[in-house]
Amino acid sequence: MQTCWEAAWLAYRSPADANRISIFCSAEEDAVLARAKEELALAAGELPEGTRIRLELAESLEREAYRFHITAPEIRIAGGSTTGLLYGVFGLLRRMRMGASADGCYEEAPKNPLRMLNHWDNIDGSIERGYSGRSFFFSDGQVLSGERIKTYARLCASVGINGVVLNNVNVRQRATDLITEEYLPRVREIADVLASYGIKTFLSVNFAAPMELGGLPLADPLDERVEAYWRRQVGIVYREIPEFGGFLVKADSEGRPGPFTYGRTHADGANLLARCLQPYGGLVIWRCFVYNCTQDWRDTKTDRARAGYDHFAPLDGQFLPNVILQIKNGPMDFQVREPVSPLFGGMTRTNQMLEVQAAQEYTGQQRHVCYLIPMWKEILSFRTYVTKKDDTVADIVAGRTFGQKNCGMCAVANTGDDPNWTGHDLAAANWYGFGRLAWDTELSAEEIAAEWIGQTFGTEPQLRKAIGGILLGSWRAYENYTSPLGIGWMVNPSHHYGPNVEGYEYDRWGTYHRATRTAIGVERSSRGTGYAAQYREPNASMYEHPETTPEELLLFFHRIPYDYRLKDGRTLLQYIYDTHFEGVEQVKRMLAAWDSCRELLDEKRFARVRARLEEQLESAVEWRDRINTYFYRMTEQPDAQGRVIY
Ligand code: GCW
Repeated sequence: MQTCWEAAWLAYRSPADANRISIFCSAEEDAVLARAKEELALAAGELPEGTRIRLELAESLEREAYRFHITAPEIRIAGGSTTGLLYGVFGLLRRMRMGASADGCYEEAPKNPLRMLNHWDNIDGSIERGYSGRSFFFSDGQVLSGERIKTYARLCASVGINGVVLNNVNVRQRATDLITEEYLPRVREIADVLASYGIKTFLSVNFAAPMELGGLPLADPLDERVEAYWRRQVGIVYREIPEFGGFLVKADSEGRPGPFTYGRTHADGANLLARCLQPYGGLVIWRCFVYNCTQDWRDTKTDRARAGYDHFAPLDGQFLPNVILQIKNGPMDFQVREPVSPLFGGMTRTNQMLEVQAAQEYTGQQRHVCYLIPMWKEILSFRTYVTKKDDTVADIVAGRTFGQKNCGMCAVANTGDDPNWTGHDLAAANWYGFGRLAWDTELSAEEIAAEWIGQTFGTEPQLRKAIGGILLGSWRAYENYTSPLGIGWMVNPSHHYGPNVEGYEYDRWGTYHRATRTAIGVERSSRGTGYAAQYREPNASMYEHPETTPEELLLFFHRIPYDYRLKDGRTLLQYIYDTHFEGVEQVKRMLAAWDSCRELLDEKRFARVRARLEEQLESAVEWRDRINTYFYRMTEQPDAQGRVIY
């Protein structure tokens, strides 16, 4: 028997009693339709007794779209395909469980073609940047199967996720072999379960596979033997898994092999794989996370923020139609605050996918609450000015700007084999929220939070108010007590948890704040590295000057003296002190809000979250004091309000 939190937001409160409802179906049965009916039977207790449900296909709808009509006691669900029907069933259940049972007609189609999760799961069962236990796909070099994968697929499908990459982009150890006959039959078992929920399976591949597996002396993308190797291997993959989605590739990035070794470009590398996958309808998803990770901290000319654009923008138009560039939301690496990557809007003839990180690597590692939907909403609504209208990141990745079909959004997954899936119970809101937002980028962070809370904990107004308040304030709170105004980093090296102001200051990763007694920041305008000019106008001019740079990004773009006056008249230094004191107070209020829900929550879950909030408070105090003390010692300027700084 699953405990309620093991089914996360799909834990139905009433026992399954399929006899309460009747289902009539005119569509021809397939694996996905069987799942749709199974879900209705499981959730029958959530529907009024005597409900009659009709499932049918409708040619007028897009493949993944659905429409339902409620005229109690009858509900008609139409789908553009059985996958559309499955989404319709989940959509109906969501509405019913949120208490909206009124008669009416509702129609939905996904905004993004691809809505994917990237798992950084290693074949030994560990998860890179995993904060929720071990992998449920792999263990000790074996591919797993079991009930958890099915529940995972249900949860994903319920929020519209339609693609999953099973293994880490860092393809190490025997993970290179996942595309061989040794592993494919077991991968296929997972792929079948996922496919029955409308989800395509993808694998990360090692660009040097022709050498590591194929016995070739090289992996040059323009070498015929290399192409012959990939053709053969792709054929083997599709023979085993005809519905296979394609490959995700991290090449020439952080030590991974790639085309640079042979003097070739990323377009050469991606197109090689694209040619081999094309006959099967497969995709190549190629990551743009390429930069010099062996920088000398003394080198002030090289700016890591520039690297993605400098590498990829010149290749615009050279990629085959089944190649998608996967671009991290910001130019650095999933910090709590970054500008949007200038590659969005910087390319007009290339398929693009937005990559965000649900795994909270730099945002509290699922020991802190950090609801990321408000951040993702800001990124999606950023105007690139690449066209006169429909020029936001959301427009570009949905294909509205340039009419592409191979595009969308993906998130680095935050799941593992912890009973509650995400370590921190409240971190599941980021998984749920990513799916919902990728389906409908118009939904607000508030709506998504309310849906998730209602289905996970219950629809009592007190829960919505208290937990909603915790979630919606959490990103800002985290930002307040950690590194200020877009400067980023200031974390402990390697594991990235907790404060360490100079942790990356003398390292090789290109992530410096260069604080002195008088100023902090890297100048990225034309007076500095020139990064700001990678944006289109008027963004480039906006970021060029401190006065017009949005304040929350001030230290990302400019080197600023501590006595610089912000818009509200405070000095930069005072702003740093104030936000760090405020961040800790916000966490205290989050704890009080959680406590106010005690009576409405099951004891175990209440205690689990409370313990994490206590740890968050302790950690926030540590962050506040380390950061404030650092700047106090640098400047010897006391807090204007006379608060204690050590
Ligand atoms: O931020 C870095 C992470 C690495 C990760 C890399 C990437 C999978 O610290 O763990 O590797 O990003 O996105 O490739």
